[in-house]
Amino acid sequence: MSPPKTDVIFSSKHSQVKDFTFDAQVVEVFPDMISRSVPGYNTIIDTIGRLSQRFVTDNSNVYDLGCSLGAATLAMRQRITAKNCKLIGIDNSPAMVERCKMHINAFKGITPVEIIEGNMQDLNIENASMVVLNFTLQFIEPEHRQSLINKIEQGLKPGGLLLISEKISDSDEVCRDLLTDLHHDFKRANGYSELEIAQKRTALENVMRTDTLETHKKRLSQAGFAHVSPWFQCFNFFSLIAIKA
Ligand code: GEK
Repeated sequence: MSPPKTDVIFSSKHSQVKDFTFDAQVVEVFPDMISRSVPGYNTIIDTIGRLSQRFVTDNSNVYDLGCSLGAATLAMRQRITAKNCKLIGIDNSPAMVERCKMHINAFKGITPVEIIEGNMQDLNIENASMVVLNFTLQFIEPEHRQSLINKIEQGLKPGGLLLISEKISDSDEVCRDLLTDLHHDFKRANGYSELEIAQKRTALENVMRTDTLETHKKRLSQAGFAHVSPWFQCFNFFSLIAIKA
């Protein structure tokens, strides 16, 4: 496997900034891009692994929806102690799926892993003890988010866990602007230039639509989740746990 490359996708001026896609160019730099852009990414991946140790039960399925290169899948596979489980990762980017399969195969583990190329909205979720949506719900059309969360709730076993991490827009305008500035400072500190920050922002404008924390909580409770709590926040990046009764 070739070593991860530095993200320089938006470092030179683009005459026209196109909508962001998870293509081969992005796959090439993805580990660098996500760790320099998402505050707390490594902590969240590590905690997903720890939660899998607690929540994954014998004879159940575990889903990583929008798995990218399989970081959450691998963290869970390292920690799951339950027997006779299966990990299922899905992503609709062919380039991601191809590279993800290489990553998964490069590590040993007892729990079998299936990586599927497809839309998570078409996936059948059943007999699940844990489902992960790590920074992926924000790429689903807002009008389809409730039905996806309902489907996950229905596919979870009693006591099962859904973990959702998202970029969130604060409902208070002053706080929203401050959190956005702090996130941009984080990116500057990680070596992104003003041009890179601005062009990436434009590229994501139409493809990543963020909700407020209130919207997430309402959606989860409407789906029937009994226990919902944010467990992580850094600037405008959150991670929530939702547990089925
Ligand atoms: C991680 N979870 O490293 N169906 C399947 N996959 C999708 C869909 C869809 N409808 N829409 C988008 N994706 C990962 C990080 S990245 C987050 C997730 C980010 C996929 C898309 O192809 C991409 O790989 C992933 O969701 C989002 O823990 O880059 O900000």
